[in-house]
Amino acid sequence: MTRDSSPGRAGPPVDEEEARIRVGRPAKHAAGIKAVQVSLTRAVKQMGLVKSAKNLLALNQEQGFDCMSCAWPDPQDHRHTAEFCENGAKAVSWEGQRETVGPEFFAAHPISELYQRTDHWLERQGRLVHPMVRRDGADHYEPISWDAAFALIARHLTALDSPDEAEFYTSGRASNEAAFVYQLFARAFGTNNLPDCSNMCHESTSVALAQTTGVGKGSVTLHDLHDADLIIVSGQNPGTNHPRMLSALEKAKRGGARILAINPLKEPGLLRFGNPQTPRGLTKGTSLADEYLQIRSNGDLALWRAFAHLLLRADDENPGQVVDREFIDAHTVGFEAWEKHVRALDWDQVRTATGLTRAEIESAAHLLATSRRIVSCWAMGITQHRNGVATIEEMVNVALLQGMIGKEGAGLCPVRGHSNVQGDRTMGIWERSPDWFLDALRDEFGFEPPREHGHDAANAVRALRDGRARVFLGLGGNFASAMSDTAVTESALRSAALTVQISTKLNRSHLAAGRDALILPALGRTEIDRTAGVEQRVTVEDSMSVVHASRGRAEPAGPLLRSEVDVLCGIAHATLGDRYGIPWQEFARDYSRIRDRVARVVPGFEDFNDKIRRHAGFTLPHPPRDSRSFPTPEGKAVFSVSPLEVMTVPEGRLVLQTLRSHDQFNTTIYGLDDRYRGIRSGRRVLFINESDLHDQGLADGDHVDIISEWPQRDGTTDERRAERFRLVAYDTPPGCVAAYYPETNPLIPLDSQALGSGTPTSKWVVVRLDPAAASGSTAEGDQV
Ligand SMILES: Nc1nc2c(c(=O)[nH]1)N[C@H]1C(S)=C(S)[C@@H](COP(=O)(O)OP(=O)(O)OC[C@H]3O[C@@H](n4cnc5c(=O)[nH]c(N)nc54)[C@H](O)[C@@H]3O)O[C@H]1N2
Ligand SMILES: Nc1nc2c(c(=O)[nH]1)N[C@H]1C(S)=C(S)[C@@H](COP(=O)(O)OP(=O)(O)OC[C@H]3O[C@@H](n4cnc5c(=O)[nH]c(N)nc54)[C@H](O)[C@@H]3O)O[C@H]1N2
Ligand SMILES: [Mo]
Repeated sequence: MTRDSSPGRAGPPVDEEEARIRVGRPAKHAAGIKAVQVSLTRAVKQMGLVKSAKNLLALNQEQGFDCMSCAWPDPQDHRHTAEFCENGAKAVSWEGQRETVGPEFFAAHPISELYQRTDHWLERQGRLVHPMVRRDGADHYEPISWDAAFALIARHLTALDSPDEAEFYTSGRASNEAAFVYQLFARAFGTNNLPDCSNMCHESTSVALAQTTGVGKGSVTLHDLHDADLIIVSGQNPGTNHPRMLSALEKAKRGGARILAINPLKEPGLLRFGNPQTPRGLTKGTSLADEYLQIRSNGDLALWRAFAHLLLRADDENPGQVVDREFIDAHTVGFEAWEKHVRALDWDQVRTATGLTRAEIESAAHLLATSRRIVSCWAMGITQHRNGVATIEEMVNVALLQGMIGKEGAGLCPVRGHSNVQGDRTMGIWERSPDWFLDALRDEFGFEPPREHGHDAANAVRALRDGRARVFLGLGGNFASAMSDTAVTESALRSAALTVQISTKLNRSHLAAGRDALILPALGRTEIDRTAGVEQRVTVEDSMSVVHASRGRAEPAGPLLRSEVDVLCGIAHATLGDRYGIPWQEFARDYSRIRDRVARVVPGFEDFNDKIRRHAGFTLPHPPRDSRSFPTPEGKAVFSVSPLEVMTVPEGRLVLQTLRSHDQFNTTIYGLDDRYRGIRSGRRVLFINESDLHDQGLADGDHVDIISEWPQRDGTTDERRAERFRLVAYDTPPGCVAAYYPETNPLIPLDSQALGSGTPTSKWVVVRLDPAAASGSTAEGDQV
């Protein structure tokens, strides 16, 4: 028996414009001259020539602003004049767009109409420039003053029965200063409900690394990548999502490093890179991956366990050549139990889970066994799985086995997503901040912060859905589209008494509005921040724990825009007044006052203001990296044992992973092409293996609805549907299909979460295909 849990459509509609898909051959390399062309054309079209030149030249320069497209670090010593990539240029152009969305726009377009538009259309309308309110029962947003908006928020917050009825969401673009003020406000108000985009992103990493190494962050610097002799890239598509990482891979490669890629898809960015900064790159390029394991979805835990098994065996044959006993004895606990577990490996399980041959695995393991300096990188292909935490723990086990932490040219390198997502966590955006952090806040501000853990993203949805939360504030981001189970998330937001979105562009979260709803337009990273009449700057932390200043150069999109810090201090002051004597207005007038407080609360930020004045950036302490000390309860790094769960799907079903095209930033859709995968003019595609097409009696070019299946305790199956995807025959392992997010978020059940981290399982959704339902569609999709 089945039950359809999402009656009616939720999420982006099927749009004619997006149904004229053309399919060509996937690319064999990334970047090159084409990337330069695309960057410049987009920039000039959206920002005009003068602004383009100004913005792109300030991008990632010491006196300029930090690129908001990803968290990859900037070189500290030598920066190119154009220290950005095609997708960074797209992000800047998108923010610098000349068109604006003001009161006339909202007067002309009711919310019900806007909801029928695609995400691409919504964001393309331009920059938000006026605070807007939707009053209970109305179908339009109308203008409101900043003060009235702050008063409305304060009224709703103070009317709650408990502070835990409010949710304070953060997306990872917020600066350190904004993040610090925001969490301080939430906690002074009385709650730890600080869900953030990390919960959907690298939470599995943070949990696994904290448990095993004592620090939830990566242990490498950019130099380590350059100096490595083996770099492993698992579950990551850097050619699209971290293009500047390709320069580091290239540099390592030219220094003699080998690269091992582990990915179900042959991503062009991992095959070959044409560095647009060099003449060679514009022509031939450098080949990257030496070995490419085209693994089945979710096979990584089994693969890493097999690596460990083979490394132990290799060391048996050549004692002391592979395993670092000295490191294990001095710095770790739990080795014996883990070793026993790993020696008893079941190769049948490994074959089923990975879909790889033993010879392929042995050849890759040989790369590890013969390397002295190994850096292991990973991203969403690892974290967004039910067993993401266990997989990362196994990657850590292998690093410990070979002593690859706290050594030059080696280490763990989770590659973060949003440009300041790591900094936001450092500043206390965390629903489970540890006691030492809360103690430091108490000592600095003289109030007792709440100690009970707050809601993560999934629990925030549950609380709103069940009426246990009634106010939702979003500091950036697009919670309605980014979160799993779109129908449930949207209706949870709609049931709120108040939703507040602090945003730069129109998105679906503004349309899943609470009974009262506010849109508060914020300055972006590229814009000059003249809060209180002086030019302010902010700081960010990259994926490798380097903190540096960022200052926009462009004129703001409109005169009414306010900085995130200013908006948050306004809300806090209206809500709390001078409770606890926190000087909100002073913070907004001079951000260095916020940094003074950060300096006293967060370790590593001593002399914060001074440091950012004097240096291009400073690196935060990381005990495992710096001195091989591991601040776990045991005082040592921990080998962890977890069962090897081999995930399978029922007969006739497929596993769907949801990922990014080359022309989007998360829920922001820049355009409808995915050049590297050969897709033009549309996004509703499903990449599928030829053999699966054959088994299902389908063909490339057919259209299907995708239906996900989620078994219930009572034996029934919950079903969710996403309509009308064009099938694309593609080089993906049998049984493993792929489609873009956010179109596929309606398929992911809210309860389908990673164990231990709660991250939605965006890379593992069991689906079946329904061709009949989509047969009304025309047979476009010609080969080009
Ligand atoms: N231009 C651009 N830049 C971005 C973003 C963007 O949307 N656009 N988003 C930013 C954010 S927030 C983040 S978190 C990062 C995301 O960066 P990525 O993690 O690179 O993003 P995804 O597109 O989700 O790609 C996941 C990759 O994992 C692979 N994969 C899927 N399942 C498995 C598996 O089971 N095992 C293995 N080994 N691989 C698997 C997929 O084939 C794909 O190559 O990028 C950041 N940078
Ligand atoms: N199915 C599926 N779902 C996923 C993922 C997946 O791979 N598959 N990935 C997950 C991941 S890794 C992440 S990080 C989340 C992302 O989740 P979010 O961070 O919530 O989403 P974004 O799409 O990055 O947010 C875009 C919006 O941010 C606002 N914005 C942009 N710049 C600024 C700014 O400078 N200031 C302010 N105030 N607002 C700004 C704009 O209004 C824009 O519409 O999505 C997650 N969801
Ligand atoms: Mo992310």
